[in-house]
Amino acid sequence: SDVSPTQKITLPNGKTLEAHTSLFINNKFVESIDGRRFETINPATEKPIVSIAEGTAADIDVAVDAALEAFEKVWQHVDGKERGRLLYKLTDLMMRDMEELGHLEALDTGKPIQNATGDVEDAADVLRYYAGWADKIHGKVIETSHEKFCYTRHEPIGVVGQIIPWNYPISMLSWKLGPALACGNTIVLKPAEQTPLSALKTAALIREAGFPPGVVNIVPGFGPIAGAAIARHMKITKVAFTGSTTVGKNILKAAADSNLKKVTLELGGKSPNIIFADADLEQAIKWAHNGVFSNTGQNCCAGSRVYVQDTIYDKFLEQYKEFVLSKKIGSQYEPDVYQGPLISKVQFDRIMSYIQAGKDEGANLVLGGDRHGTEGYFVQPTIFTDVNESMKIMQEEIFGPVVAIARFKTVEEVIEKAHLTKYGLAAAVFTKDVTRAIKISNALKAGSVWVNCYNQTDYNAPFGGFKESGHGRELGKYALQNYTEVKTVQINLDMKR
Ligand code: TXE
Repeated sequence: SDVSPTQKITLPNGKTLEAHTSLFINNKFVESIDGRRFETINPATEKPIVSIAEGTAADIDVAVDAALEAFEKVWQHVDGKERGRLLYKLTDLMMRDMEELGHLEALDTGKPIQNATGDVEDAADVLRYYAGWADKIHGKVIETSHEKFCYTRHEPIGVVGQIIPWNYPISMLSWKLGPALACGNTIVLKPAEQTPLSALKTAALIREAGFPPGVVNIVPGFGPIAGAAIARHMKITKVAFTGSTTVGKNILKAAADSNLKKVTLELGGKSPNIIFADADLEQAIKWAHNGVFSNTGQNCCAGSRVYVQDTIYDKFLEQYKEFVLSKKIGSQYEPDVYQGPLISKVQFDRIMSYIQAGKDEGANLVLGGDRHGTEGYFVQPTIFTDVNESMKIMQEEIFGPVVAIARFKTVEEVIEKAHLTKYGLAAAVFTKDVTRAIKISNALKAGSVWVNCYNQTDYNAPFGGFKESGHGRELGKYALQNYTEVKTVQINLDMKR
């Protein structure tokens, strides 16, 4: 039975919720071995929500042992049909408790409640999609010679470690759990220390759905402690990570130095958004705004470099500024809020230092640039112009409500500029000319290219990065490759030598 009771959270409307706040191992909520706890903070108020049990390397060991035993004794013998049935059940429970999950997500991340609830629905969609794959994982018969019978099996890898970030906590959880469970792996997942609540609530639903003990283990904790323990663990045979490029490199190194576990990485970006003079201006402005300011800019795909063709540049800038100013900033439950706070004091300071760097390097600050209000980690939407590719704000991922707008004249010039960063996660182009749209989409070095839209992800379409934006693809059928080993079996039918 559970050692740790839930903690009560009171919402601004007076309603209360019960939150799970401890480690989830072997289908039980347990305290950490050394009893440590940390606080999770509401970024709109800077006040603690509840305290959370902190997993360390010793807890990761316990979780991995549980996952390994579950894999060997139970889960690898469970049919795909049954794995799919359990995943469908989990999505039903998430939809049942969508409101509660939405509140937990909104409080932990600071995002508007309607966005948080939308994220829960998206997460359920992803898990439902992978539920459908669970009974469709199969190999091939390969015709080699008449004297042999050759076939492949797509087998689960074993214990998978998954480390996720705080910008879309429940979505990232679903992108990770869905394909791993559909393929028959067991899991030790570490949510980000800033946002453990929705993952722990989902843990309770995983147990209620009937997943066998040890199949999914969720261990909140800090990156350099619990996260690093996952990356170097000798019994974890695959690790999936979403987060910063710096930590992604650490994870690859830890994998190489330990057991050469397989690694997929979804890392940062500095995505170019290219707007041609023939684009539908109103649409381009709307999407270029959504591209960088949605989720307060805390989006790996953020279109933070907007290139506008010189003949429409002035008109674009004027209307873009107006559009930005029409959007409301505020906390989770204020009506009509578009932009919430940044996730933490650390991120607030980081974004403010990028704004300072923009000013120091001579970019022209045309809007924002300061803190918004006096409480919470709010930053004004900020626009820089007169930028060039050597500036820090044009090279580094800011991960806040800050956009740089530049002019260009020709296709060749803008493609060259678009490529002048180490990243290659996403890119967009706005034009009515189909031929140009296709040629530029072909030329751009990015894992996702959007034409006349932005930030489109679909659970059945692959997502991931070129260059230093990552390794491998998530979502769609492509993600299944990350979670299976392919075995080739060759049988002698009539081969005499
Ligand atoms: O990321 P970290 P942070 C980018 C974005 C942001 C910057 C810093 O630019 O400003 O990263 O954010 C775990 N071994 N992105 O510091 O540290 C950590 O506990 C193993 C882009 O929050 O990469 C958390 O669970 N794990 C991004 C996760 O890694 C470690 C989303 C992400 O945290 C670890 C988030 C370690 N040594 C930030 N150190 C995206 N691609 O969407 C940390 N972690």
